[in-house]
Amino acid sequence: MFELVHKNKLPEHVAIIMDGNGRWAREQGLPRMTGHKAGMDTLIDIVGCANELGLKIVTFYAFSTENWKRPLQEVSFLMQLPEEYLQKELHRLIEKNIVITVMGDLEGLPGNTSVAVKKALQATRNNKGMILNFALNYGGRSEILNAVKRVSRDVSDGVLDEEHITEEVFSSYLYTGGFPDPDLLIRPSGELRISNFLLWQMAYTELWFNSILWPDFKREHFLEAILDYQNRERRFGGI
Ligand code: V0D
Repeated sequence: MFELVHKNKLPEHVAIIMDGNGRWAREQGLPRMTGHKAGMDTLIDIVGCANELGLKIVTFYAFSTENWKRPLQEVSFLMQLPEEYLQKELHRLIEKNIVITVMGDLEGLPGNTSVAVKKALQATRNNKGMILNFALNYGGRSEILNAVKRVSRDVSDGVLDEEHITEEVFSSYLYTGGFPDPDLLIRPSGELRISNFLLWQMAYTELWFNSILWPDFKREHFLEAILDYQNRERRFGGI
């Protein structure tokens, strides 16, 4: 299926909601944590596939601002995963020239999690390859509110003129600052929602859903989504 992808019509930026880990575990009578671990194997495989295809940016929704409502022991487990992922994968990401970026409120994370993430940002910041972007402690509405507050501060400080607040300028205040908007959103596991992910940025994003749970999501599903995207006609509101 890899060969069927048109390398000259690739989406530049693909966003992915890694959903269905808990349900996958429950269906097999396993603890939810085992589902999250299996989800990490899928993440590693899909990152490899995205890089081989030549995508410029992939954004994974790892932890939302709403996920703090989960049981404390699950939250604590999840917060160890960035460190675990980086211990296992960082050397390979560096080998592949991949840049790690994160969007979300890093200051609101446990110390060891933010230390591990900041080290990875440092270690890959001069790389020139694919951008591997994690939405971590991220919420779309809170991102927009945070941007509004900083815009209004710049206006009252006289750094920014109200007339100069265009869509481009406003976008630069979002976490995704310099990134192009996602061309394609992939959400497996059967949920048909955006769930507070990249609200501003997804104005014209093509949406692709299937009902495979994330731990069962394979390269073939990813390629199916890319091929489907390549067969769509994007009009951005025009005719
Ligand atoms: C659990 C499946 C990697 C989805 C993947 C704290 C749920 C494994 C990261 C990660 C999680 C985040 C930032 C970073 C490097 C790696 C991650 C979380 C959950 C939430 F810079 N996997 N992963 N973060 N899971």
